[in-house]
Amino acid sequence: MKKIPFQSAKFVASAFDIKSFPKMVTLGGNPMPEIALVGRSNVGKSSLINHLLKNSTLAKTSSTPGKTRSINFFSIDDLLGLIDLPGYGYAKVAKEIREEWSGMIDHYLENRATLRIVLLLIDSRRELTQEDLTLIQWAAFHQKPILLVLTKADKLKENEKKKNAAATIQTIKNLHPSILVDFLHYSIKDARCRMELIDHINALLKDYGTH
Ligand SMILES: Nc1nc2c(ncn2[C@@H]2O[C@H](COP(=O)(O)OP(=O)(O)O)[C@@H](O)[C@H]2O)c(=O)[nH]1
Ligand SMILES: [Mg+2]
Repeated sequence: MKKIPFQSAKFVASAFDIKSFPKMVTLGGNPMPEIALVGRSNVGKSSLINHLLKNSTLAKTSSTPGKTRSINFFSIDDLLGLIDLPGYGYAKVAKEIREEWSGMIDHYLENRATLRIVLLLIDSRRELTQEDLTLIQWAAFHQKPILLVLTKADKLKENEKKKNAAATIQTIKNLHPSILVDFLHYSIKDARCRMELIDHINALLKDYGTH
């Protein structure tokens, strides 16, 4: 698979239920490999998508956590699908709505054969939540590699970043010794993070591109 430069991004569709998930195909008509972004509300997911795709209107950032209820499908360079899964774990949202969201996430993760990498966003200042751990367990079960994206890294000092990341990785390794998990820090205030993430995604796609 050739390197994906992340030069052009298109919004493809929003799905509010599992029946309206779009088929993602390349210009050549092949099924697109996909990467999925997951994480709790307010972790910085919409901000990261806009930063990564260099477009401040593609994914709406919101000051109301938990507002994004749809699964949003983007296509990158007509080669790679980027799937924005609804933010989970926001306590103020009604239980039924939370269950509906997690149902959609489960369905996507369970049935999407083209899914290659799960980008799990964690606030670099925080510990893993129970929902993060459930997601990690799922990825371990399905042998999907996880790339931990530790967000809002500009809010921490270097030594704090290192310490928190090591503790998070250790927690995961203790629970799932065989899982492929890697991490990087991300800040929308640092343009270098974008290139690092793009390189990292390309490297993982090279290893896991054709399962
Ligand atoms: N300092 C800092 N703030 C960030 C960063 N990424 C996101 N934020 C802020 O975190 C809040 C939540 O971001 P948003 O992208 O809406 O989170 P989402 O709910 O996961 O989509 C917003 O106020 C963002 O401006 C970052 O890298 N650094
Ligand atoms: Mg959002």
